Amino acid sequence: MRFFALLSFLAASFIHAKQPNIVFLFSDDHALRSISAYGGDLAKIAPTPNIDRLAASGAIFKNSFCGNSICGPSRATILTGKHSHKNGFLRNSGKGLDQTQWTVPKALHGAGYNTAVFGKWHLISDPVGFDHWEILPGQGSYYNPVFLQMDGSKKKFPGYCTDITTDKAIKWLDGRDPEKPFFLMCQHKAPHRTFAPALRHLKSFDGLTIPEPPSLFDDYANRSKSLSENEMEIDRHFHWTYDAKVRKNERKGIELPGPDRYGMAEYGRMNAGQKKEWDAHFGPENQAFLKKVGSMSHKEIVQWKYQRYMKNYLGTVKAVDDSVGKMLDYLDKNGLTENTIVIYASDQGFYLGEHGWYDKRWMFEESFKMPFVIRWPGVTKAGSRPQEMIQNIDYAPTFLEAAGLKIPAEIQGKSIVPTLKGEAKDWRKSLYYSYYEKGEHNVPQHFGVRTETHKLFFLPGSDEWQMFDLVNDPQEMKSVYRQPEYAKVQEELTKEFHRLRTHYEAPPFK
Ligand code: SGN
Ligand code: CA
Repeated sequence: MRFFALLSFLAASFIHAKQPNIVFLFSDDHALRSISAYGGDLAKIAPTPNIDRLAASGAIFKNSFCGNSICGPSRATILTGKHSHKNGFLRNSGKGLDQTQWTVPKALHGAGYNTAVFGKWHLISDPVGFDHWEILPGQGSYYNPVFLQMDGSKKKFPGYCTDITTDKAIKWLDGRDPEKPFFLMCQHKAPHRTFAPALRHLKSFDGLTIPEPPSLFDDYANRSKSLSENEMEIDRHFHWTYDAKVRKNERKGIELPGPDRYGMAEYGRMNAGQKKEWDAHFGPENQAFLKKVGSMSHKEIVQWKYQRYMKNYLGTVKAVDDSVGKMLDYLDKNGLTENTIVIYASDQGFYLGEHGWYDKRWMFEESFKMPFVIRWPGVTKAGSRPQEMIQNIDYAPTFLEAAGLKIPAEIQGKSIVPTLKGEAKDWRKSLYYSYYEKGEHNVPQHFGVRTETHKLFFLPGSDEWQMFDLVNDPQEMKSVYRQPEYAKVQEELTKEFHRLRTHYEAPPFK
């Protein structure tokens, strides 16, 4: 009897010892195009040596997607393994994530994992299932940010949000129970609007010209009229003070084309020293611009805004990448690398001037895609590039499989472990998408399907369908819906769309 008890004790400790740690490094609005390892026209400029280092030692997914391209809904899907209509978090506003439902941190915690989340949360209701959490209220701030504490109080921390989030996560790792596996979510505000880089990175892109995407001056022809009604154009909706960092009091009465509705709250948060460094960078550049703006064409002004936008956006990415490096170094130095899964992802993609836009929301490729890089020693092959289409519904079941736990039947995603091992058979051939939010940036609700070659979506508000040929029109400049030569594809996609809606138990359109 004693022998069997010892045997089962040994077996249990063996399983326990094998359970890998999970470090989930996450950012907000990080476009694939701004990660070097993804290749493309920014590969030489994108400041991501550490994300690249993770990719080189693990796997990078080019075909990684969200189910609803907006912050809270993407995060709710990650935690629940379900599409928005099933987890109830359809849009950023509302009552918050229903925390009585099954979530992956609760499951891992219940199975003996130490769990923690730091940084951007954005699910309105407080985190549940974590031993420790410290989160940004709402969107949070870049400079001298406030963090919401577990006791409900708010504390302000001097410095730059991305650095602070990582330091908190590392401090937690240092003090954790070393006997237990851990699940750590380190979630940055960056590179989200209002794109405020750390002071040390302000000059990083001086003298460089960032390549423009071919659709920067998209005329929105051949697609739904609603594209031209969006309010996320660099030209017409990128605010001078708020977004472009040309403050009103610097302008000396010079009129600039385009909106300037908001102030610059981030500047208001800075202390005198921070403001001084900020101004030393932006001041002279802004003055040089204001001096020549009178003789610039409208197109040149938009191009100037694009450069300003991109340099600041990439500047905020640089601190995220520093943080990834810090975390990887910490794992190396503490002998944790071998038994730790590290993931780098972001809640959705983002427009970096494609279609003339910033922001996300649409099912078009740039915002539908999520970066997804994973290293799992012994499972991922260094430098591998799985081609399967994965989605954020898949993260929770993947974590469960990694931890050796059963995947509940209600979960809608699939563990991606087979794709990591190069053993995926009968992998999904299509993805379902839904976008429910109305309001800011005026992107209409839409629901769609994507296969490896085509995309179809429906806009209930205008009763319109859009269809794209991703092979022949990768920039999605022309809807081919109702084009006779696409009749067969259209029929198949429509069928697949309805099949997916039934499969995922999506409710009727409202
Ligand atoms: C804020 C931003 C928007 C952004 C949404 C959603 N405005 O409202 O530009 O689309 O968040 O972003 S801001 O003035 O607050 O910067 S999300 O990633 O949180 O969903
Ligand atoms: Ca986001």
